[in-house]
Amino acid sequence: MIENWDVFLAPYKQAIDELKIKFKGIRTQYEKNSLHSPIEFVTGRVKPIPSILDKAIRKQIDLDKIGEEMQDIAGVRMMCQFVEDIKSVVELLRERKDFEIIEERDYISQNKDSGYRSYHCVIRYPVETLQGEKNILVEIQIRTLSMNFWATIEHSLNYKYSGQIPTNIQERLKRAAEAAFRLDEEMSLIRDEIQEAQAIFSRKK
Ligand code: 0O2
Ligand code: 0O2
Repeated sequence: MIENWDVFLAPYKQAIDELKIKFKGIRTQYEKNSLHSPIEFVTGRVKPIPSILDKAIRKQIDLDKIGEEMQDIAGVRMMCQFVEDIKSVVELLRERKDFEIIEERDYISQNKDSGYRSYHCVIRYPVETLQGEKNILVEIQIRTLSMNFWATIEHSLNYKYSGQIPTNIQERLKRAAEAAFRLDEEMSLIRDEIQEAQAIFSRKK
């Protein structure tokens, strides 16, 4: 059992705050060098306690083991403009010395049945605490703006229908996922043009 959730979750919060600063820092460095940043924006959250409890029941995870067995108590999301940027972000993560990637899940070349697409990396990230170094698992989701739009909407529908989205809406969502996929493809085709325009625009600013 977890007696004090605030204490248990504090290092997760810390990990997210640190990673957000680090990843936003990458973006700033690209900007300062007048280069296209593969990272558009970064968000992060600690999973709310009711969601942790729900998932523990659903996946039959013993509460004493959630630190090791629930990989997304800490979650960071990185949004990209283009599908190609996702690979660059993953490469950046693989090169880093301040954490270790322990798992990668590619739901882009192999999307989920729902239509969900994203690239997931689970990292082991060391946080300094009064009791010494604590290794925290953090799930990093990397996706395009288009994938994010779809996932955000599907997530709220899932919440509304408690995971049992009516079949007709599920079908619509699958079509919307295909449209989001095509949007990414179309944007990739004119990527050079877009990036050139963005470079001119940022120089003007
Ligand atoms: P800035 O200066 O706008 O970059 P936070 O605690 O506020 O840093 P949190 O709670 O993890 O961040 O997530 P939140 O507040 O939902 O959004 C994080 C950042 O992403 C915010 O910027 C938003 O402005 C930015 N954001 C959200 N949606 C979009 C979007 O569609 N496009 C772009 N470009 N940015 C978006 P910050 O961190 O407050 O700082
Ligand atoms: P939250 O905080 O509500 O987002 P699972 O068995 O699917 O629960 P698992 O095996 O732990 O998850 O890992 P997975 O599938 O790699 O990653 C889980 C997270 O990916 C989910 O978190 C979602 O954020 C996202 N995700 C996975 N599949 C879908 C999907 O079909 N639609 C949407 N919108 N998001 C998805 P949680 O647990 O839902 O928590």
